[in-house]
Amino acid sequence: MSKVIFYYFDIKGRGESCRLLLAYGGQKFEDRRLTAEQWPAFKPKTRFGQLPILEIDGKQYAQSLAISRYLGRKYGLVGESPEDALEIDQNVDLFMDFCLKGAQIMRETDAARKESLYADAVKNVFPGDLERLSSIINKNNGHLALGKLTWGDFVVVGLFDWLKTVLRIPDLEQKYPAFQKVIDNVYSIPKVKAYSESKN
Ligand SMILES: N[C@@H](CCC(=O)N[C@@H](CS)C(=O)NCC(=O)O)C(=O)O
Repeated sequence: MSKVIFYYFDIKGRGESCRLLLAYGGQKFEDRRLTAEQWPAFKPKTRFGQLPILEIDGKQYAQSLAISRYLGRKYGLVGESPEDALEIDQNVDLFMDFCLKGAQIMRETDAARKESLYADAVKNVFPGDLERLSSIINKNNGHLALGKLTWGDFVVVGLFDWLKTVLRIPDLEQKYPAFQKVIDNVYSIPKVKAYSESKN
């Protein structure tokens, strides 16, 4: 049996979709959560100088979406055809584009500019993107793509807490109930639920 170690920080962030997918697949893994103090010494030992890292029998793999897609393929969460896989990738990329718009604002160091960028996004960007994503999820029966569970749902759920912080909308799932459906669809899976309850 393979020895699997998952390295990330002690947050959900970009690592959580991978952790939830490993739990979904019933994969035993060491969940190593690095502290800020441990990170500088560990960073040069990682493949691209960043986390998360999935290590399988001593070999490291980086990039959270690549890892999530790989686990999705491994556990039958990529649909039936290349076009199904393309549809998942497309909607994951759309969701990530949205997240990155928020991240860009969060990274702005000039406080006044940050607030002005945020105000503009609240008016001109976030509502349209949130409506588009909600409509996609509603058309897909509470999933990101294909009308059923795919690895894309795990990406949405894994980043959701972070997204709420970035958007400054603590009740995002109430304002846009489509997201609550994705959350329910993922956390109602017994192995995922058990994992998440053991960690939070
Ligand atoms: N595209 C990469 C981005 C990884 C990334 O930005 N990792 C951050 C944490 S979320 C990190 O390792 N930061 C510490 C550093 O860069 O030193 C992924 O999705 O895995």
